Formats: sequence, structure tokens, C-alpha cells
Amino acid sequence: MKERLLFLGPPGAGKGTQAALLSKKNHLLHLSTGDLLRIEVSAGTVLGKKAALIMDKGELVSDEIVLSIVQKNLSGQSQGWLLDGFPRNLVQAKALEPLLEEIMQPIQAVILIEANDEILVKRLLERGRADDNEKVIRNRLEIYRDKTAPLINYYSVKGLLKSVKGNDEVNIVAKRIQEALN
Ligand code: B4P
Repeated sequence: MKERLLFLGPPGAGKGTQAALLSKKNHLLHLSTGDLLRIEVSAGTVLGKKAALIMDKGELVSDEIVLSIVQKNLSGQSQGWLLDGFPRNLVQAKALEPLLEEIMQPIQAVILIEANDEILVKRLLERGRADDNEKVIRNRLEIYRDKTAPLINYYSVKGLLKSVKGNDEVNIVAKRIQEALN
């Protein structure tokens, strides 16, 4: 199975949910930039205070902050890994490349989880995290289309992209992902 992976998709598509399942089953390091940022926020660090203001509006945290978090967590990594919610724009995608070259661990596959807006908004409203209110969710969806969706073509051209339909229940989506990686 491929074991150096990126998970891409709109907010609420199930990146975090599926990444947790797959990494547990296959003993991969699960790095969620969203989770790592939320840890900084709840610890009240300087970085966390900066990030909270941005996350509460549904905007993207600065590339500099996110990249330093990813670099810190990936260096010295010898097992497989799964990056969930990163990269979120072309700057992050391009910055990731030299970092992976340095550790000689190229990406093996990019999983794109897709679902329609109605489902995404419903799931996120039900989840009810601090940044899950309708106005902020709509902003996150817009930012996804504007900044993150161009990565679909970026990784497709590199022959790495695998699209998976994420509308169905968790176990069905998990099965699709596993099949795409075999
Ligand atoms: P993230 O933490 O990445 O969260 P997300 O995109 O909103 O959700 P995800 O797709 O992981 O959905 P989940 O599985 O939880 O981002 C939050 C914020 O952090 C961003 O807005 C940004 O500010 C910041 N950030 C993160 N990374 C960044 C980066 N690289 N650069 C800059 N800023 C960054 O699923 C959602 C809900 O749906 C859950 O309740 C789940 O239980 C449910 N669900 C999942 N799959 C389902 C299914 N198949 N059926 C029914 N329900 C399902």
C-alpha cells in the first residue's frame, strides 16, 4: 500500500475522519495541521493566539506558521505519514517539495475526498466546533475553491491524484480510499 499520502478536500469532506481511520489501521503518522493548530490555540501559546484570530474567521493561517509546524513534525520521520489538511494552497504545496526531497520521502498519492456543499454544511453545523457556524463555513468553502482547489490540477498533472466520493457513510468512504491506495 502507498504510505506517504496527502488528504485534500473541502471542509467537512471527512479528511480528518478518514485520515484517523487509515493511519490507525496502517500505522502511519497522522499529521493534521488543523489539529496541531488547535493544540497551540488551547495551550494559549503566542502562535496559538495568532492562529485563533484567523481560524475563527475561517481564513487560512499564514503559510509561515503552518510550514514551521509541518517541518517540525516531519523531520526525522522514518515511518509512513499522512498529511491531512496540508497543503492548502500552491505556496504550501511548493514549499513542501524541498522539505520532502531533503528527507528523501516523496509523496506517493494524493487522496481527494469530494462531497457537495449541502452535505458539507450540514455535517459541520452538526459537529459544532468553534469555527463551525454558517457564515464561517461559507467563507471556508469559498477559500477552499479559491486557494485549495487549484491543487487538484497541480497533483493530477503529477499523476498522484486519486478522487474518492465522500458523500456516503464513513465505512463506505474508508473502503473506497483503501481500494484507491492498493
Ligand atoms: P481542518 O482542521 O483541516 O478541518 P476541516 O477541513 O474543517 O474538516 P475535515 O475535512 O477534516 O472534516 P472532518 O473529518 O472533521 O481546518 C480547520 C481550520 O484550520 C481551517 O479553516 C484553517 O483556518 C486552519 N488550517 C488547517 N490547516 C491549514 C493549512 N494547511 N494552512 C492554513 N490554515 C490551515 O468531518 C467533519 C464532520 O463530518 C465531523 O463531525 C465528522 O464526524 C463528520 N463526517 C465525516 N465523514 C462523514 C461521513 N462519511 N458521513 C457523515 N458524517 C461524516
